[in-house]
Amino acid sequence: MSETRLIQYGGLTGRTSLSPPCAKVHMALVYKGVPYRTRNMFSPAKVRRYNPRGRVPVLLHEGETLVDSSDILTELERRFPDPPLFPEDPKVAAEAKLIEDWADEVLYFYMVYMRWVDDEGFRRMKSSAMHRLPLPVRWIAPGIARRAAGKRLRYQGTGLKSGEVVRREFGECLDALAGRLEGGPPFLAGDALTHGDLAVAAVLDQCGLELLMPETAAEIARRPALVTWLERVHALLPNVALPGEDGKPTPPTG
Ligand SMILES: N[C@@H](CCC(=O)N[C@@H](CS)C(=O)NCC(=O)O)C(=O)O
Repeated sequence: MSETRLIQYGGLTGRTSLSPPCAKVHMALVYKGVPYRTRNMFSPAKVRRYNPRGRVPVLLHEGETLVDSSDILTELERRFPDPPLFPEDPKVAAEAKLIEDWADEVLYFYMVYMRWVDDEGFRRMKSSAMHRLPLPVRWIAPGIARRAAGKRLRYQGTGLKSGEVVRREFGECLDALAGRLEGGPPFLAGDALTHGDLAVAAVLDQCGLELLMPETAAEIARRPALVTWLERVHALLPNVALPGEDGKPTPPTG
């Protein structure tokens, strides 16, 4: 079997990632026990060598190039069905899909806004994350990344809102998630972990990074149902945002 390689935007150290869709793929690979290595990219131009869309994650697997985190997870499920991330029951499967799509297409963009558009978020990204990039990328990348994120957010719609509205709506999303979990089944779509949990956890893990997003970390911390659910997820899967002592994502504890 040829080596499996995850092409990603890197994180604070080691094999971590600051990209939720990349984190989703990390988590799925770990959960399914697929050995893999990572290759960090420093610009969309480099990413285009692997994916004409210029986006990560890209998974190089058995001679094939797979793109888009949701499509990659679907393909991993087909190739490595055990343990499953996609429920068999059609109603539960539909919920898991809706949750994944909502996390990817709604929740994710609030995080992107607070990281790149908010002045304070951008300042932290520049000083605490991007200073690790090699020179001269370190000087150029923050401004380019901010402009690209702003443009994408305006097309998507979140970028047309004020910071105040974005933070309020993000809080409402957290309330909705916490409300779903309080007194409910242990995972977002029911009794078992699904790809929906991975997609939501991938975004909330980034929002929980004290160093980069202390306000959103506090927002998560004051909702016990979310904290408990994240702990449950990370008993099975690494938190890819958070470096362990060895600089690798924190290993599963369960
Ligand atoms: N829906 C895609 C989104 C991928 C995505 O937006 N990746 C970001 C990194 S978090 C990216 O590559 N952005 C660069 C760009 O849009 O030019 C997925 O789930 O894979």
